[in-house]
Amino acid sequence: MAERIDLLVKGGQVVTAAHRACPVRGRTMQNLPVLEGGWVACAGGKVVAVGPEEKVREQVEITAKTEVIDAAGKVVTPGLIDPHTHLIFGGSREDEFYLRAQGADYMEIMEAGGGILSSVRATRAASLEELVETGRQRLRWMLELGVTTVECKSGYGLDLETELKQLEAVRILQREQPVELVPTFLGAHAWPPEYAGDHEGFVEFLLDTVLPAVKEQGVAEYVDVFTEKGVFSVEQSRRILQKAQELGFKLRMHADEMHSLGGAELAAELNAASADHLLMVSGQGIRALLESDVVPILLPGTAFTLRKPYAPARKMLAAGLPLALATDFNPGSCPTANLLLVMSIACLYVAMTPEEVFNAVTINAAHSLGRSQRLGSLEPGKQADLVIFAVDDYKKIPYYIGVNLAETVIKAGQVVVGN
Ligand code: IZC
Ligand code: ZN
Repeated sequence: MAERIDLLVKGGQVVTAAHRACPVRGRTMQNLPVLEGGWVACAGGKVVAVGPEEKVREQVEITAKTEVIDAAGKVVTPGLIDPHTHLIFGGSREDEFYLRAQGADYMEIMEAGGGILSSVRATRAASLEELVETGRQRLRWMLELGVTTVECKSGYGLDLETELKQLEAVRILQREQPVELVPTFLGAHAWPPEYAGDHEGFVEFLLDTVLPAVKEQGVAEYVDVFTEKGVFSVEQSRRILQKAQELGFKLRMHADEMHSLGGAELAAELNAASADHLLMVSGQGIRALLESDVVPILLPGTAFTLRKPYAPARKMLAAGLPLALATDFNPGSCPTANLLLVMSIACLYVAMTPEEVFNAVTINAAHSLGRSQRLGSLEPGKQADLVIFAVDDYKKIPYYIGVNLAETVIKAGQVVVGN
């Protein structure tokens, strides 16, 4: 019996991003599965058939109740996935943005008590309702660009109460709006003022008090650490991440962003889900990643904002690594929430091809979040997260830099943007 469908998106250039194996690695990232004039049939929030018209017609039953969207002359992609953001924060840091534009350095601003610590003060001062309200607004920006899944880190509390407040804001937002959220605890993001002379004391506080409490509350899926010179050393990061792993958390890392410290090697050693940034990754780091299942996530919007050298993407791809892309949306080093802009930056400055870029923000991003069984491509059985873009070829999406071409966004079979 053909399955009755409730939604049909017909006739578009369908970027299925459906691969035999995932994550998609190395040279295979050049291969982006695309179906011209494809039909995508959905029922109960899932994709049930994808293919040419005749094949889909054989497999499904279209009824008077089926919502039909004509995508002829348009591009249909899986819902885009942003696997690294600092979505929830109080205040903003435009003053620093202009100071940096005049030559000030990101890490120097932080060492002088600004930077992350400025957001920590504002986030501690913000009410839960304020964090929910600003988070809601930012998720709406993202959804309108076609982003249907977003990883969200804490890390602007650096105390138990505020870290939990940030994660609670994520939990509330998950209940009330359509973007799927993946919560990550990033308590090891900076040294809080209370522990200025006692960094070991803060590490112990995280290990003994905060990590177990976050586990007990069940509000985070991942634990992340900002491993960087002047922030958390490789040794401190290892202790925090090992404890997190013992408690049952999965791991992500800010690795080798400003300095080549061995963050990639640590991510490989602990088999983290992702190692992110990697601007300064060493040859040894690349080799370590190759022997692991870690997904490297590049955040070129940050190198763009800080005017730093970009991650060596071509070298990593030539070595055979998979790559994902994310915004790193945060109030300091990357105040853009626009994943489409980051895709353009990746093409222009990281020399990724449009095919690599689409694989990076769909199937590979899903894999880095442990969701590739359900998200990241348009295949029967997967969740019906789709975007319809108002252009006739996917190559035009990164090309029209900074223009939002997303016209209709569908989350789990429901139209959530457009009509
Ligand atoms: O608020 O500056 N790099 N964490 C690590 C950030 C940037 C976020 C920020
Ligand atoms: Zn980050």
